Amino acid sequence: MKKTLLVILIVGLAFGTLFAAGTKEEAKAQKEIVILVKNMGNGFFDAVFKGSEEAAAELGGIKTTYMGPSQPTAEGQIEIIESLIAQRVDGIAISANDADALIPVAKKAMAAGIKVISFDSGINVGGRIVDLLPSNAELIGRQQIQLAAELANNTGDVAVLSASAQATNQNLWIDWMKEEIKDPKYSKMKLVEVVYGDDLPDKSYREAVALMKKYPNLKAIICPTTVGLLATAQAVKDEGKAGIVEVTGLGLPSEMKGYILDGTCRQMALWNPIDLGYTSTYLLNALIDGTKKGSVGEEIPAGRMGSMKVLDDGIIFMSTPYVFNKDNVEMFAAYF
Ligand code: RAM
Repeated sequence: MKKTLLVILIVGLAFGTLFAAGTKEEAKAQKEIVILVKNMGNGFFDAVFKGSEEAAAELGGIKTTYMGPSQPTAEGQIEIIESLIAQRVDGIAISANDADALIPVAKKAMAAGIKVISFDSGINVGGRIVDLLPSNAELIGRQQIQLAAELANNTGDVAVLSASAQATNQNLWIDWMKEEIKDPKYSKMKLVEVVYGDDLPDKSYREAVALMKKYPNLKAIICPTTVGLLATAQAVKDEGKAGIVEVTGLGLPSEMKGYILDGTCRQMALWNPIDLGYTSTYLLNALIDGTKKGSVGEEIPAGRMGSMKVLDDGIIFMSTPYVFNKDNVEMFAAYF
């Protein structure tokens, strides 16, 4: 009797170990990553996620999920990260609604073994391993003023309609816009106000209309946000101000095609959001595998994007923004 019990125990233990080992192997085979965006309902992030799915399919063994709060707030993202810690996902790529507010929860996630990176809109040092930027912030910011100046012949009142007031990426770019406009060649151009549409179409539209009412001599509205730019183009057209108030900024060719072709927005810039999601996924994969640590100087392979170099403070840059106008917008509109 005693012997039988022992056998059962040993067999049971062996199965138990085998079973435990089996689930651990399975967990390793399927990495779970999350693309956590500023808020849902933004075509830019839909394109980012397409890139993540593309990379996941190439790499194999990765399950990528698209998440974000309904409003672009740090609180909404913190809540989601807390739940991802409980679910023990393997990696999170975050486009942050606040550079500092997410640090404590991101640290908690990293302490739990989750690899955290930021992309698009960064988390400050301490709250992520690396920060993948679409392009150099100075370049993006200065270019926004240059695009508006060309349209407005270097004269008149210009306003900025941004995303949310805490957005890391837009705030950096706006700082560089303020630098660029100090150049004497823009002495007849005045940046009158920065307003925030929170990357919500309705709010952005209302803010654009309010700008046109408040500044009757407004010459241009610069929107360094795809959501803001689309809403502003709609508002300017609806108010009958196309050609009077120039519209430019960062926009998706697929969303802006009509306004570029009809002249409401004669030029705008952007980078490839698909590449951003694709690269983020490759970076997370290497960090989860442990083949890369994200240390300064390291080169991290990223499939068709080549290898990405980690610079000081864990920053990784992609390329330079493209400029879109009526000659090339249709070609790109098919992609993003
Ligand atoms: C919006 C978001 C995003 C930004 C683009 C340009 O979609 O604010 O963070 O990078 O615009």
